[in-house]
Amino acid sequence: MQTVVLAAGEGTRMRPLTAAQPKPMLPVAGKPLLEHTLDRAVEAGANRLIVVVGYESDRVRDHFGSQHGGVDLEYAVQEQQRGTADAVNAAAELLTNDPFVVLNGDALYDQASLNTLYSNGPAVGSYRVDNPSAYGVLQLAEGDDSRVTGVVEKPANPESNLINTGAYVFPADAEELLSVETSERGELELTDVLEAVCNRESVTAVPFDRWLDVGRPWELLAANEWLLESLSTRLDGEIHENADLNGPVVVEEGATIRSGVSIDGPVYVDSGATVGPNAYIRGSTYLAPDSKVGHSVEVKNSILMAGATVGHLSYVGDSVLGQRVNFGAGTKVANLRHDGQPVKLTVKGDRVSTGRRKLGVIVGDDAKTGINTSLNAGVVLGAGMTTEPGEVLDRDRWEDFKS
Ligand code: TTP
Repeated sequence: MQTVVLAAGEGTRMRPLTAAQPKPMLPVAGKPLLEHTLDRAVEAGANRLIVVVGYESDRVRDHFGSQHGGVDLEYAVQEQQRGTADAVNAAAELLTNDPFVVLNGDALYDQASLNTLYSNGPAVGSYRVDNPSAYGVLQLAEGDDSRVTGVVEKPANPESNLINTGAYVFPADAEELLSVETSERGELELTDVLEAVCNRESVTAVPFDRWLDVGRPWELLAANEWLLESLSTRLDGEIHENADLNGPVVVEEGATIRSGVSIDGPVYVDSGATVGPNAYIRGSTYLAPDSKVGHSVEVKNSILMAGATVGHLSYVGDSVLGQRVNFGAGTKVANLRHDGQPVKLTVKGDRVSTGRRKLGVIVGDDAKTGINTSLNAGVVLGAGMTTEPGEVLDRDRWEDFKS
């Protein structure tokens, strides 16, 4: 089935990690988030991919080119991010007069449920949550939990705990319905298109066993954790004979594991990355191409993006380090509050609970810490920011925030 994948958004809630790259291109478990979703779409039966791009679109095009997994890949450009219906509308002229699937390029869907979605007629992926008020809640036909009649955005009194996953199978004639009115929150919403389809014909709710919307920085860690659960050991790089590797570990060709290194998987060490000597890497960690973890450094449950360096005597836990970040010797990250409460993080100017008892720091591209910097749990260091030697950073240092 032809599949439209939405990847035009700016990812403002993911700042500062999206200062220079679009959210769907952020790396998790060996490849960009979007690539995991495209892989699954192809596996589920996508025979044509149309990726809607906008913010930093060249990064998407340069990475994927014109094919993915043996399937033709085309691009539609959404000039302004005016909403998800507008994004699909940007792809309309590339669609043939057949049913089409729409997926969010920044969400992860479990493969078996996605396969089921692809084998259904007009359908929307549903997911059961404990806090439906934070999402688009599906309205269901009376006495029939499998038939959708509409979607209500963030209702105070949700009528079900089944939410919209942003995965849809639309009938061919839904193309006529893509021009919707601006919603109360000022966007052109695909849920309004879905409602119009529900008024014409029966739409099935396809339950998803697992789903993750990756909107905020700690959700990137959650995505990495999920994807590394199924890692199988593959050791193609250079590994010193006295390195100690346990659990699932990937060492890509061109990666180097030096003497005295201990790795407890799942850990993915990508091409050009170097680890050690005498470093300790714990799951679930992804070390992107050309990243470097040096002598006596411990890294746990973290993502180090391309070219990030933690050279000497440091601890990094439950953190995301952007491209080319450099941690000075002895930089330590706190990842747990003394009161054991969930760590908070700044998202679009507000401090919000991440729901995670363990969370370290989020560091934008090219930031640098001076030696012996201490970074408190939930601190954001913006792109290009620095700390002084010996500094204790217990609040955000972040000048690139735009509301
Ligand atoms: P969102 O996550 O709601 O938007 P976003 O990616 O811009 O992030 P933020 O809210 O943090 O700024 O978007 C859901 C999906 O739809 C996501 O895959 C991006 C895509 N999208 C578009 O392609 N075009 C749009 O105009 C919008 C609003 C979203």
